Amino acid sequence: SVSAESMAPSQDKDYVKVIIPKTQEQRERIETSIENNFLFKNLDEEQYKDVIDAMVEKRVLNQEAIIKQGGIGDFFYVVETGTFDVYVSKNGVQDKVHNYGPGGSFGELALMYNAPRAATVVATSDSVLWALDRVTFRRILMENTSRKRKMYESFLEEVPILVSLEPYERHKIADALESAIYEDGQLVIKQGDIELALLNNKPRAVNITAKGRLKVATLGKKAFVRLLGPIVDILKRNSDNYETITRNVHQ
Ligand code: 1OR
Repeated sequence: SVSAESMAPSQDKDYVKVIIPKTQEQRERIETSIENNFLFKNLDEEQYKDVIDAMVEKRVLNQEAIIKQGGIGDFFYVVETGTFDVYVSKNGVQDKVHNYGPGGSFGELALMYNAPRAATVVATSDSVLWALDRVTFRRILMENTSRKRKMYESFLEEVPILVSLEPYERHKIADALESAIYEDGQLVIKQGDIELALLNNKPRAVNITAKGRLKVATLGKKAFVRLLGPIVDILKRNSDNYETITRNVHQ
């Protein structure tokens, strides 16, 4: 749907910064909660400080629905402790589609697209969240996030191993990608390297060398396992497909 509010972050400086007073101990807990979260990468010092200033601690009880599908987007959340399940209702049928633990974050979609909440998020244990208001989210975190998601969207749709993913799953991969440049002749993948062989836990099968200047999008091992772990199982079950993809990956 078209909305009056544009996706472009506001250029005017007339905003009032949100500052929720907090203790040093709370600040440290926020820093730990966001340290491995890709949405908070690449913030400059002031943006980082503004985000932490604006966050508000929220304790939720087991089984509480912190977000309800169809509701209005008010906050974006980061999990400090606890666990959450995500449900999507479609044609009267409710499916569990995802879950989150410490360091996870959710609730960005309604804020980014001015859309109703796309899913219901329910605590599956007593939990602590850090909530970031919509205005601060849009002012600081949205630009990077939407730029990255847009930049990698069409590229990721073409990657064979990723075709079976939901668009939202590709978004999460886009969040986690980092680009790297290799110069002509530089080694990208070293044969026999064990640590980085992700799909089948075997050493790298071949050397891969840049021919000309090469730009790649890289997904770190942790993010690969977290985001693609479930589809690796699917691929392994479907061994024909697995062989094909393994062959393509090694080409
Ligand atoms: P939101 O603001 O719409 C619900 O509020 C949040 O659940 C949403 O932002 C996401 O952060 C999170 N589809 C939509 N939203 C999801 C999904 C999801 N998973 C987590 N959220 N999936 C697609 C289901 C067809 C699951 C993909 C793994």
